[in-house]
This record gives sequence, structure tokens and C-alpha cells, in this order.
Amino acid sequence: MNDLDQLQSETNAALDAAADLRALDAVRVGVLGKSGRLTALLKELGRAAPEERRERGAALNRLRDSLTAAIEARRATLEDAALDARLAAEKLDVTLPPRPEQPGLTHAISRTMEEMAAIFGAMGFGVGEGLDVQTDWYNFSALNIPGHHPARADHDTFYLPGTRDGRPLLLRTQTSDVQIITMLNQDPPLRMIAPGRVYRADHDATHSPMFHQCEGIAIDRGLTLGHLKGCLIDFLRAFFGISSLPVRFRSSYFPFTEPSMEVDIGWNRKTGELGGGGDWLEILGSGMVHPRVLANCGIDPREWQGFAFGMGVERVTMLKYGIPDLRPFYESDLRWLRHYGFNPLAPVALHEGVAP
Ligand code: 2NL
Repeated sequence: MNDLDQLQSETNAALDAAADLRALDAVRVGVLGKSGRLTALLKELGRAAPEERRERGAALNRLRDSLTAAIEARRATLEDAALDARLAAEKLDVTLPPRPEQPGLTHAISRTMEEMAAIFGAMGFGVGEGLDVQTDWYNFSALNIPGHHPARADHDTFYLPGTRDGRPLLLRTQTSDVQIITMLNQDPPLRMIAPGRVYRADHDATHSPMFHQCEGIAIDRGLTLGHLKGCLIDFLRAFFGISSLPVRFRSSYFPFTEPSMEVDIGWNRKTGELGGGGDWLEILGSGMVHPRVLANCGIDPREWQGFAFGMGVERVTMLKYGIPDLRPFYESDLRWLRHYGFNPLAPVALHEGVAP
């Protein structure tokens, strides 16, 4: 066996013995590296006689190619084995039980607005939404509240920098802009509610600068106070789930309705229980849509009549569920949210007392 056969068989044995990529690299450096055995033989070639040099040179090149191929073949085998080992170690156990999920809940405000949509929906009302930023025309002027009217000051409006169509911008103080836009764009008859966020510069234990309102409007030929009363009595009895809930209508004043009525429900002031007890609690405002508001929206008040109403979403939610404080509605305290939250998959029920 000559020295090249010897080198070949020793290297092959070393490659077989190399158990990992690091050992493999040591073998490679020992043969082909700067001071490797084959490199040394190539360096010696220069001192050989010319006729011997050609033959030996060709043999050394063949040996180098064969050893390089053997090293790469071994490297591929070791890399495959390393990947197989990793895949075996990282096996996913699909039989493990899933981690318990923390399901989300529906906020009481959202739940109330969903219930309002369901109850009024059964009476033929659709739901409209608008934007929080509006001009003073949609928020005030269209509603028969002129610039000098004290109601503009009463609402403690947040005015914003800038204008649209030359009109001052503000955060809406009521959701009436939604009905105004609908009346401008749609021919009567129409029935809709507008639940949503409103803003007033008022902040204490019972007032938040942002809160929610639900307004509603019905426009048709020949609508009367009787329709308004029937609709609101049905709604209140359905919403509070008390079919015998006493409801009282009291004369009042709003610039956008004439006549106007405040609506009270029966309760017990001492126990806070709704449904009786001889005391009255104001719950919403309502009235027949002022003819000037209809005219402002391009509806002829001699042909069409309407009734409208508005109520605070937080207020009716607090009364329905006995929630004593307004502030936690907006504080995102998980304990409160879990206590007063609703299963989002539970259907919104229509209670007795609804006349679809
Ligand atoms: C209240 C009283 C009310 C309305 C809102 C309304 C809207 C249009 C036309 C006429 Cl577009 N009226 N909305 C009517 C009466 C009362 O709200 O105390 N809300 C909390």
C-alpha cells in the first residue's frame, strides 16, 4: 500500500468515526487544512523530479477530489441525523388539553344598546349611527335651537378648532344629528333609533364628559301622542322586564318637540326597586317633533307628523342592574367588567310586554 492509499484509508476510517459536525471538521482540517497531510504532500511535489511530478500530481489531485467528496458525503449524513434528532426531541403533543381561555365579555353599555336595538327593532325601528364630531347646524340649528338659545349654553358643549362648510365644529351633545341626516336623505315614513356617544363639559360623581344616549324618531302620516305613549310604554316594560311597570307622562319643554313630555316610571325610593312603591323616577324625554325641525329636514309638517325621544344609556343601565356608581363604567377595572359583563354569545331576549 503506497502513502496515498494509506492516507485515503486512514481518512475514511476517521470520517466513519466522526460522530458529529465538529469532529468532521477536525478531520477535514487535518487532511486538507493549511498544515493538513494532503496539503503537505502537495507542497513536497515541487521538489520531485519533473517526470515523477506529473504522475504524482495527477494522483494527488484525484485523492483530494475523492477526500473532499467523502467529507461532504459524511457532512450530509451528520446534518440529516442532527435534524432527525431535533425533530424527535421537539415532537408536539396534540393530546395535551388546551390552555384555559379568558373569554371576553360584552360591556353593560353595549348590552343595553343591543337590547334597545332588539326591542325597538321588533317595533319596526332601524338603527342609525353617526360621527362624534359634528357641526353646530346638525347639533343645534336643525333642532330649532338658535345661536342665542340658552340650550346651547346648557349643553356645556366642547367646541373644536376649525370649521366645516363654514360652521363651527363640536363634539355632539346628543345623537339627534343621526336622525337629522336620515330625514334629509330619506323620504318618510321612517322609524329609527340612534344609540351612541355624546359629550358634555360636565364632570362629577354623577356626570361624565363622555356618555351614551339613545334617541329615536318615528315619522308617518297621522302620528299622535297616543302612538308615542304606546311605543314608549311597550319599550320600558320590555327593557325592564316588568309587564306591569307604571309609566307616567308629564308635560315638559324641549325646543325640538311640541308638545314635550318627560316620562317617569314607578319605583320605591327607599329600596330602589322598580315597578311600584308609589314614587316616580324620571327616565326619558319625548315629544311630537317640532314642525320647524321637520321643515328644516325638507319634510312637509302639514303632511307628516312624528314623535321623538331620548334617554341616557348609562342611567337606564344603572337602574336596571342596580349599579350604584357611574365612574366604573369607564375605568376598565377587570373586577367590575367581569361582575357586570355579559356573555357575548347569549342572545338578547325580547321580554314580555313587547308588541311587535
Ligand atoms: C332627553 C330628551 C329628547 C329628542 C330627544 C329629537 C330628535 C329630533 C327631533 C326631535 Cl331629530 N327630537 N330628540 C326629543 C325629545 C327628547 O331627549 O332628556 N334626553 C336624554
